[in-house]
Amino acid sequence: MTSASPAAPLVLVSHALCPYVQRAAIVLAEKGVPFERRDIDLAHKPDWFLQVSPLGKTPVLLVHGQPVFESAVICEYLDETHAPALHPHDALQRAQHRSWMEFGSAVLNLIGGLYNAPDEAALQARADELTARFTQLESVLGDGPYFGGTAFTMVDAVFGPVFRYFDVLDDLGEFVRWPALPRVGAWRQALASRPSVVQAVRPDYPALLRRFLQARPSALARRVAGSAPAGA
Ligand SMILES: N[C@@H](CCC(=O)N[C@@H](CS)C(=O)NCC(=O)O)C(=O)O
Repeated sequence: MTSASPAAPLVLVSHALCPYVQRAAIVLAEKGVPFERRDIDLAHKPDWFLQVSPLGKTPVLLVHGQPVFESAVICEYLDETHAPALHPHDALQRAQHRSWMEFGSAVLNLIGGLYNAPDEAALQARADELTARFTQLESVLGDGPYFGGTAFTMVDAVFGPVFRYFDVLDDLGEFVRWPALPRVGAWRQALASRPSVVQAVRPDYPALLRRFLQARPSALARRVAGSAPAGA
């Protein structure tokens, strides 16, 4: 595809590994909204992409060709325009869910810090920070299965892609001490089997992620090189 001209009313301009893209794809799926996914290569950004993405980032949602950028904004737009609502009705609860979405973005930044850590000491420091963040989550989670209880919400759409990283990372080291986090673990499992979460990436996502991790000048890349993929 060489242009931004939309073939469908909604086009999600995407990158195969991007967790922010996954949020939007999950929200679209939860709402049963058909959309066209258009993957781009972020290492070679096409001109049409730079014209619709002022920050040069995925995701961008094209709505009848009109671009909306920033994943949180895309998700909010979709929640305002398509049922079922994925935010609580109560204004305070809704604000709190948005707060935890921001927390999810902070966790994604830590994961980036983990896979870019240049040496084992930095890797361990980032791993400890991640465990601390998941420990905070453990203390706010209820009986589940989802963040706010029985209903799947926007916070779940944010954390599905967060947990997905660990399906690959757990094979490379014990970065997060999951056994001490039973509620987080149960939440992770519930999200891993949610169809919208499963379908937000291509089947070759684990292999693509390993290749991405291995290509970085990092301590983790050396671990990828020395390990076999799960099931191999
Ligand atoms: N705050 C943005 C973050 C999006 C983002 O960081 N996307 C990454 C890919 S996951 C990107 O496009 N980076 C630009 C690049 O790699 O050049 C959002 O929530 O949409």
